[in-house]
Amino acid sequence: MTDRPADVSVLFQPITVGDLKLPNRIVMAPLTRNRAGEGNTVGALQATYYSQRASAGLIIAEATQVVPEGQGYIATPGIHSDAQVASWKEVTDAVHAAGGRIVLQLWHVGRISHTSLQPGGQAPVAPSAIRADAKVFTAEGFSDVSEPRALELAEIPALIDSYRVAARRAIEAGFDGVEVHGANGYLIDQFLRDKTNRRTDAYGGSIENRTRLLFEVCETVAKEIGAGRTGVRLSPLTPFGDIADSDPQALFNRAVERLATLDLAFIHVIEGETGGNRAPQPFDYAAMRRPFKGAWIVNNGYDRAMAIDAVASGKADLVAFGRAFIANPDLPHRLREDAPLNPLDGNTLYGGGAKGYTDYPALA
Ligand code: 8OZ
Repeated sequence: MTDRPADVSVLFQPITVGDLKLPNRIVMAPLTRNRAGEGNTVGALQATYYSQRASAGLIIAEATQVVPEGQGYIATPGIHSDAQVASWKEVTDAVHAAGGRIVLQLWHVGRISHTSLQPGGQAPVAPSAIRADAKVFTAEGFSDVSEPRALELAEIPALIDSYRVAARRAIEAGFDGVEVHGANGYLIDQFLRDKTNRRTDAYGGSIENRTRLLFEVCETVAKEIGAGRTGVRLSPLTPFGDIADSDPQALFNRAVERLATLDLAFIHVIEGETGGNRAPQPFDYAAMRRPFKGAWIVNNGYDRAMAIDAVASGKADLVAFGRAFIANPDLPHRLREDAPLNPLDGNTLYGGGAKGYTDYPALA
């Protein structure tokens, strides 16, 4: 027997992820595009954009705030109002009509926000009152984030319940499931890391306490809509949002060990720095994965060869692509054919309309 290089066909093996049957291993990563309209609703523009990408095995729709306080950037969509739910129905119907599957990413930014985006101009909430060295997009442009206030212990049950309600509303809006956003320095990640969580109650201090909010949110969502329709995204090494931890390996090993007891559909891991260096420090992802029996999605700068290798080696079940999916609506077809990829226009990522959103061409 000779060792032959793995074939692209590994990316086109169907797979069952929780309750979902996917035709391939290629996932569209959640991507913030800041094109929500009135009342942070979506509509025909997003229906076109997502349905153009329906050949993905799974689309993870962009980060979407579960409550008004969960917003940190201008023109990001919500899932808390009736109008938002109705507007997302147009998107999910279009994706399903095009033969695709789509889950919604449930988001609360925590301290990564600005008073101008908060209801009543109030301070953003966080595990602890520590301002991030980070910027967000507001109506005034790129602005420093505001000083947050620490959530009171008595507020946490309602916070967790807001994810339950949002998950229910996502199902009402026709989504096939949800991904809890536990990554990239937003609220849940702020609770996980010891740089941002200085609480002395049951949600701070030990790893057990810092993983509690993540666990309880996922447990509550899974109970509401089914574990087979619930996934979660984590980013153990990202510094995005001015986040850090003194022992990410121990923290994320334990986080996954706890999540494994919930039988979630998938865990989606950003390897390294979000959108950047894949290996800023050593990290044993296989050790982190070990207790988890569900589908394992990897992300961050994967190209065709890396994706084939990840799935063929068993390192991952699926690979999520972000930037490549923005510029290539027919990315699975291009990967299969080894066709060239359209380049990304960095100037149309955040905000605007159809340009740089729905006008990237598929192969002729
Ligand atoms: C880029 C710009 C704004 C938000 C993330 C939701 O990184 C985001 C995001 C990315 O998860």
